[in-house]
Formats: sequence, C-alpha cells, structure tokens
Amino acid sequence: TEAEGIRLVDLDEDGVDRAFRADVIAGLSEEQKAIPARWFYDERGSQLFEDITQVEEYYPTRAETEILREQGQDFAKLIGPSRAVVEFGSGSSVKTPLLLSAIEPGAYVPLDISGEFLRAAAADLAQKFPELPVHPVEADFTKPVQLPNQVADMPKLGFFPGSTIGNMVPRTAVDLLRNMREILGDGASLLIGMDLIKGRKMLEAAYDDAEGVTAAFNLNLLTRINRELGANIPEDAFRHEARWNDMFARIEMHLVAERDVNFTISGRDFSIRDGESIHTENSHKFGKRSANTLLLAGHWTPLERWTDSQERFSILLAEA
Ligand code: AVI
Repeated sequence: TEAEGIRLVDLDEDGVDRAFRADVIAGLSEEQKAIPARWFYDERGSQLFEDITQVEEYYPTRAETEILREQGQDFAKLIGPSRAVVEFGSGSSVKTPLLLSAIEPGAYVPLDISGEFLRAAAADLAQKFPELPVHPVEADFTKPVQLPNQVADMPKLGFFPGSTIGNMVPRTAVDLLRNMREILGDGASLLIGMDLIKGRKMLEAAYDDAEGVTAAFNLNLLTRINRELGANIPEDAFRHEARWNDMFARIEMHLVAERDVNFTISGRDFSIRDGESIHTENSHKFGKRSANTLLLAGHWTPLERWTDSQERFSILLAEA
C-alpha cells in the first residue's frame, strides 16, 4: 500500500521530510557548501536520471549493459545455478534480466528503500521470469537487514550495478560493503559495477552533456528544496558544473552561483557569494587496484573482473 511506501520517511507535522531539511541546512552552513546526492531522486530527478542514461555522452549504462550481455557464460561458470540474487536498489528493466537469464537463479530478492519502486520492479521481473520466486524487501540496506526465510538456505549473490558505490566517499563505501557482507552471509558472492578512471574530457562530458540533461538533473535539486522546504532560492542564479578531481579520482558536480544571492530555507537565512558553489555529487572512478582495495577493505575478496570492449567500465565478482 501507499502507507507502506512512505513508512521509512520521517515527516514533521507540516509534511516536511526531516532528514532532507536537516541535510540541506547543515550542508549549506558549511564552508564548502554541500548537499548529499541522495536528495536528487524525487520523481522528476528519478526521471531525469533515466534520461541521462540515454544521452550520447553518458557511457556507463551502455558499457555495463554490454558486459552483462557479453559475459553471461563466464557468470554462469563462476557463479553457478540456484543462487538467491539479492539486488541492492530496485532492479533495472534491462540489466537485471540479463544477469538472471545468464545464471539460472533460485530466487530474486530486490531490496529498496522505496516500496513504490520495489513493487514496480518486482512485478516487472515476475512477468519476465514466471517460474522464479521473487521476494521483495523494503529496507534501507545501509542498515542491518534480515533476508526472507524462503532464501535462508540458498547461497546468495549480491548484485550492485551502476557504479552507485562510486557516489559514496571511500569510508562510506567500505561501511556499505561490510554491511552487504553481513546481510548476505557466509558463502556469498558479490557482483558489483565500478566505473573506470579515464581521460578528463570524456568524464567531464559524461557529466555535462550537450543537451543539458545532467544540468537539469543537478538544478532540479534547487527546485526540490524550494518546493519541499519552503525556500526561495533563485534557481536562475546557478549554473551546473562537472569537475574532475584528480586527487580523489572523482567527478564532482557543483551548482555555481553566478551572482551574490540571499535566500531563506524553512525560515533560516543563507547567502552565497558570486562564484561560490554547492557541491552536490561525487562520482568516484576506479582502477584495477583501487577497485580491489575497496573490495578488500569492505571484507570481500576479488575473484574476477570484466570490462567492456572500450575499457570504460568494469564489473567485479568477489567472494565473502
Ligand atoms: C547513480 N550514479 C551512479 C550516477 C553516476 O554516474 O554517478 C549518477 C549521475 N550523476 C550525474 N549523472 C549520473
């Protein structure tokens, strides 16, 4: 039901998401202003992200899909049949079926914080694989999660595509990987997508496409703050910027003020100077070694690695 879908969101008496307001107010009070990237994904933000995956310059989705399409035999050989596939984040309509048809799984367990996305993804999968038991779990997978009893005795395969791990700073990524290890248990494997380090030009273009879809995605955060937090940020005073940070091997997205601005959010005053930015996202990129090191720090042992034909993206298989 709708009620189940919103149970994990803590709203105040005015219907404001408390965690959203707290993150925005704390983040805009810091020296380098910053808002966590998870707040991009309201309804319009989720749609814009879908649109990003279709633009010419944004290669990760196509590159990862190519690997899933091409390496099915390898997956089947190394992973084996009858696994309970636990997907962290609700399934994508393209990637998940490619994996499931390659490995003959015993069950599919999509795990997502949003009940609405979860039910849609589970229904879609059930239709494509009518024989496959599907057990959706509505949960925050950064916290401890109990998997359904029906899959208790099956060996697990965690699936975390998209290089979403790259949106976390390393210490948060390590915490998440360790938590996944706890959720999946002994004998589990993990199949995880990680985008690769490459030339600055190609990376910056992927996060600043000519059509302006990524710019709209970034700027939509201001629209969301204005709507949901009773704010009056002048959206036209900001421009989208994607920068490669070489020290941390990551693309950063910023909203850069093009003039001095003053505004209020939930009754509090803020000001941003001309040229100052709000840091809205990190998207870390990996080499072979940094990918392996991250997995090891997260209590996973790397076993195999695949890349697409143009060496843009990697999928790694690791074991507990
Ligand atoms: C969801 N995540 C892996 C995307 C990325 O590439 O870091 C989000 C994104 N931000 C801008 N474009 C895409």
